[in-house]
Amino acid sequence: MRSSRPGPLRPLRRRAAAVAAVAVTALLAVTPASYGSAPAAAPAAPAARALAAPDIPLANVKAHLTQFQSIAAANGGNRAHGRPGYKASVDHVKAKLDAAGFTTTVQQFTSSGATGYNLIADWPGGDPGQVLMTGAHLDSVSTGAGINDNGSGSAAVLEAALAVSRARLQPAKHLRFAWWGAEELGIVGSKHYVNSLSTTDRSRISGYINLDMVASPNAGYFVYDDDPAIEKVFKDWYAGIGVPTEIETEGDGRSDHAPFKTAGIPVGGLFTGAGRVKTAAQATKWGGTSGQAFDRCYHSSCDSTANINDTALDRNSDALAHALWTLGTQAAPAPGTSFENTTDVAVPDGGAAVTSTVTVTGRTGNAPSALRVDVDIKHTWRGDLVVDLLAPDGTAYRLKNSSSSDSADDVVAAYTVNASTETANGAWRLRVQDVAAQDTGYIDSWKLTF
Ligand code: DTR
Ligand code: ZN
Ligand code: ZN
Ligand code: CA
Repeated sequence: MRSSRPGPLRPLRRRAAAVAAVAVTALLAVTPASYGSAPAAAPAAPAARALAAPDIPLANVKAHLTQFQSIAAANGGNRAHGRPGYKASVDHVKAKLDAAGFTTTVQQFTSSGATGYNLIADWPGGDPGQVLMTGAHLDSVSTGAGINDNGSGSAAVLEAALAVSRARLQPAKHLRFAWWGAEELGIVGSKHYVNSLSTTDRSRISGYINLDMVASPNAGYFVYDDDPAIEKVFKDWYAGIGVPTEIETEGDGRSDHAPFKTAGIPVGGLFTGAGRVKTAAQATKWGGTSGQAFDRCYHSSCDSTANINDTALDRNSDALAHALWTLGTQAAPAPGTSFENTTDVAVPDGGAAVTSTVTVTGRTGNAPSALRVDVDIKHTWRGDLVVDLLAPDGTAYRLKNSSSSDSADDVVAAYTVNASTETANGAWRLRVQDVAAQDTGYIDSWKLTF
């Protein structure tokens, strides 16, 4: 029995619905806590056509490894955090990037009482709202030169960046490259970088690709199983050269993609294995030696230029270039890309909430700060209804509160939600609950427009 509604209980509140069911188009900015005015969506950059990536010359990548080896030899045998060999490595890579036209920044931090350095290199141009990042840790352990771990990733990322410069690439996205410090001390440098980003700058990073150990002597070909779009680019490339891949199951939290993933940024990467042993099945598909570690010199003094699988280094360098050219030149889908569910869902009278799902795919990065939500709910006395948008991670955004005085029928409305902290891809849900007895209805349709 309704107690809160003014006046006698009407035999049928549909009479109250004589009030015209006016379609309510409320372009309200909806955030988890408040409402505001809907900011206009910026026009998308024209989609650049996908270009074929150049072949990355293996000799160039190996030349960087030779340089890293020489730097270690000249600085106590290592390139570890806090040691002169690390800063010398940073200076070497920075000089090449400066000469190639990159805008470089050295970000300092402190770890274990020593100054650490991240090297960030921005390729001028591209949409600053869609930053595609690629990174590798440049530090070694203190016991050796760290040529596979992680000179290989650092050299592959460096040569990919230099290839972008040689090509004078003008991608739709803004390309940013990074060489991290103190990964071996606990992923310190990349954590410092991500934690130093403002929420806005974080939301502008559409994806992060990580290379850490990509030339292990007894190589496996592993692709991180994180962001589907990044994973697909790598798996398709390897399938194109007839090399099977496996998903990297141990990778979570094991390298510099971890802080990006924790921040909700789509991540991906490549890996050829560390101390784990190659199985017989893996040896059959990839060659190499079963029962032997992918890299027997992992974190050892023998991790030198002799500890490199040229084929794996070449393949992973080319795979990275392919990913940059593919993902970098893909502009976000033009605004107006909608995902809709038109299946009717009955809303129980005065009962439990119901949900309707749309699955968003094909996007990179986070949802926009002006995500449009159109709802069409057929329901007499719409004041009974509470309506929420649920992001893929479960975060609820209130679209409509119940009201004991709103006797009109139907909720046909458009809302704008600031969803910039949510990953775009995934299962979004509309949740509707009828919180008052009498009057019933159903979700007719709803859609998200990016
Ligand atoms: N922790 C990395 C090596 C490593 C071990 N497992 C994975 C998985 C994915 C990337 C890297 C790694 C290091 O020693 O630098
Ligand atoms: Zn390591
Ligand atoms: Zn490493
Ligand atoms: Ca009701």
